Amino acid sequence: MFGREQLKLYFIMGSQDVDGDVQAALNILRTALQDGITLFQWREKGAGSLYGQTATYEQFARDCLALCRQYGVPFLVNDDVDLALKLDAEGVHIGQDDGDITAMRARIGDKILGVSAHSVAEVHSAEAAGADYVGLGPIYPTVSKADANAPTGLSWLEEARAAFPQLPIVAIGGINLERAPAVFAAGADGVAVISAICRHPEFVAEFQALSL
Ligand code: 3NM
Repeated sequence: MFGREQLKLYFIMGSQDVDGDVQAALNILRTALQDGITLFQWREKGAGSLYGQTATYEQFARDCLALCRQYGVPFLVNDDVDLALKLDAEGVHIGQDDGDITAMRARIGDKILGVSAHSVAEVHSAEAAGADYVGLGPIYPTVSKADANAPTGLSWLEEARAAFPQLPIVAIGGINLERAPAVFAAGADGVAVISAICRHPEFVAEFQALSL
């Protein structure tokens, strides 16, 4: 059963976020798991990723999954639902262009389903279609997503929280240690980060010390 506390420190990573160095990526993931991330999303996507190199792509996913299982942290796959089902991952995260959300819910059964949303209407449809949580962003400018929308700032988070008091919400985009407290104060149940951890693996321990 998915609970909003699982969103608290949500790490997202692919080899493209670590200059293509799969071993370095696995080391970063292990440290992050040891230090207490609550959720992991495998996002092998975009320039420099292993997408299309089927054998290495899948092996890297399996290695990340094995680490997550060791620490009891749910492993979600970005977009690639076939892979998520093949590996029996705990869930899938999709964007607005990745097909019908209701159909996705039907396909993955009771696995965790996360959906990126950029407006009240998109949040509403995601919730109605059975999403377990929505991802809202980018809140701040991001270096990790080439086609990211313009940053929304905290007001969008506040607006979504007011409109959907019970819905699990994770904020994403440019979140670092300095910004995290304000993001929680604006109503997020958690923060999803790529570069904060990939570029500075001590982030997780430092985040825990904030006691948010
Ligand atoms: N999705 P960082 S922003 C994967 O706005 C992703 O939906 C976004 O990376 C969205 O923590 C983003 O390095 C990248 O800014 C987040």
